[in-house]
Amino acid sequence: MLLPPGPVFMQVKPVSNANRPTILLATTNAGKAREFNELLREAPARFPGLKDLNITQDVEETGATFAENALLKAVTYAKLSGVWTLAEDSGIEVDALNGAPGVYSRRFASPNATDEENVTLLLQKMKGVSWGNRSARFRSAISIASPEGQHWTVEGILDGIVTTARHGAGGFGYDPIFWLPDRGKTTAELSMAEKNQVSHRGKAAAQAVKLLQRLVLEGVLH
Ligand code: ITT
Repeated sequence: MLLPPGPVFMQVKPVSNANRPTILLATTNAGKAREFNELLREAPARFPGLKDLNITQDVEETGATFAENALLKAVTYAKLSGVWTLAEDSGIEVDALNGAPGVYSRRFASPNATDEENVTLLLQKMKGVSWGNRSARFRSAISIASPEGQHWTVEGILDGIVTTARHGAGGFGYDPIFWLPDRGKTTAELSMAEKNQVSHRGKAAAQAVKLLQRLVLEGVLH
């Protein structure tokens, strides 16, 4: 059937979310997932979670660095799911503890420790440490992997100070005891938008978004 002539713009299909490439957001951490949902809004993809793809398997984090663990998770979940995957490994490094808990941040107090238990243990270990010696940093490594095994990794850092008590109710993990000198607040006292602007995860995610835009332009991701 012949269509009546119409304005050219009527023939341009809007790019709907369904036409975007699918990237599995492979995290079991609800706090991280909330932040990523904001941080990845400008990315040229849609990001279902593990539950959306009915994936229940956990990946053991055996790497010695955040980058190794992020890559391990991204590559394993991409193979498992058959779709492109974004995974992150993150944590806190405390100078007075020679970089601990580092890659063991989630498992600091015990293998299945809660955020509450990990924070309590860190405050305990830092008891008596002077204010000048409480420097720390959050690190985030994000890896993106294709089911065929191609992969890319980007990283972000946020410097801060470990407080002597909890302040604030936002964020997750060690946020209530991670103080930013230039804000005069812990990361648990920032709004999510404020935290995302300065955080380790925000910095790594900004690079990940640029990388995804390039991969789409080059036709690698479609
Ligand atoms: P997935 O591996 O499934 O993503 P996970 O909670 O096991 O979830 P990680 O192994 O990367 O994630 O551990 C990250 C831990 O580091 C997290 O549980 C927090 O305790 C801490 N952490 C990371 N980013 C943080 C942030 O932005 N604020 C506070 N704590 C953070």
